[in-house]
Amino acid sequence: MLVGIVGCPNSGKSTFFKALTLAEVEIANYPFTTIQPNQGMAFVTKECPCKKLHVKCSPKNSKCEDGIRYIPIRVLDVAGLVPGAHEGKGLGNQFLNDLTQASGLIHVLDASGKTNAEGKPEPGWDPEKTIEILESEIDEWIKDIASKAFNKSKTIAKTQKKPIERLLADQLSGLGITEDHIKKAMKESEPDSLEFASVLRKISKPILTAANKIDLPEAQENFHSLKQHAHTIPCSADSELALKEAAKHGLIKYIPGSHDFDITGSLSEKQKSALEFIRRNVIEKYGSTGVQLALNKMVFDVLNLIAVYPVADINKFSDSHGYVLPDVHLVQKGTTLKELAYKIHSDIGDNFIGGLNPERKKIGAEHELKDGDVVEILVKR
Ligand SMILES: Nc1nc2c(ncn2[C@@H]2O[C@H](COP(=O)(O)OP(=O)(O)OP(=O)(O)O)[C@@H](O)[C@H]2O)c(=O)[nH]1
Ligand SMILES: [Mg+2]
Repeated sequence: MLVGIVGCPNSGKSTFFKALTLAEVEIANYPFTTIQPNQGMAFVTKECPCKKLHVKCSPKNSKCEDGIRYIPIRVLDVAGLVPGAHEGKGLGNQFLNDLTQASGLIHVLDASGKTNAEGKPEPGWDPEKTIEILESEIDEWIKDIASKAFNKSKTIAKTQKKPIERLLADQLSGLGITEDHIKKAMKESEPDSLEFASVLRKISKPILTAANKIDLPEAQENFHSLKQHAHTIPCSADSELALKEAAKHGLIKYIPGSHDFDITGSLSEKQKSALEFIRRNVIEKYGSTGVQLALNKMVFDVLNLIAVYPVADINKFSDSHGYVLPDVHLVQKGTTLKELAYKIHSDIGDNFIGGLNPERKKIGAEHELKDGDVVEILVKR
């Protein structure tokens, strides 16, 4: 799964990306520092079932530290988007094509209002305006794609006599759009309109806003109105990066996303006061730096995914090689046991006969999985 990191120039996208991945990327206080996209691996975090089941796990497709499961998610940090990008302003909007496969977008916004939507200083800039600008630029990008697909579909429809909705859905499947989505959007608008693109954007590229630079007093003031927008999380990417770097060098013990850290190494006075500043101004005020929370919220609340743990032997919670709770799968809320079987492998789906839960009780094909479920899938031999 891929999550895109988007926003206007200089808002802190690369800092946010680096705080999640610790990849070496360029960060600087001027617009268009990033030109080529940065791709990396981040993790969403969940309590691992090993805790409740009192077992020591040996994960294969993820990792577990102190009872927290770290589930890998690809993230992509792209160039800054400016107003008028769809008309070629700034670096244009073609670079958004790298985000076609993204399941959702995190909008990193400079909540301090110290930089405007072009990433330039503008006294009195209202960061709320940036939310509208970003949504409208994403809509324009989708409109471009949808209009081209619509024109192509009209031509094919003439020769193949297939419904336009199906043809359009085929053309837009890369964006994660289905025929039902197209039908819904077509009820409200024409396929080459901005309204149509906006409906598709809400379905295929839901946006969570990371109100960044919350360590600055101006951002804290602006956050009172920013938080009225759905899915808005106060963030300090800079603080998360500092904590992660300090933890990497053994100076502190810090669990990403947690509401505290412990000093474990010897720190200079300067380092100590920088960390205490983060504790007082960010963590104590907002509960965390917000970076890990933003990614977790994107995956679990906005995209509505749950984490489930299929095993081959429910008595040992292991696979056939003895790895305990080896693989975690992120699936849509509402996924049934049989649907999970098919997601793992079509053979497992085809030969599915039922399942067992940790109490060794039988569960059926239609059993709706819950977050954290550990299940054995039974197959015909
Ligand atoms: N105070 C504060 N500054 C931050 C924070 N996050 C990023 N910055 C600063 O904001 C400036 C821009 O950061 P970048 O991460 O390069 O921003 P970007 O959005 O990737 O910029 P472009 O690639 O140019 O679009 C740098 O000076 C960062 O140190 C934060 O949480 N708080
Ligand atoms: Mg950047």
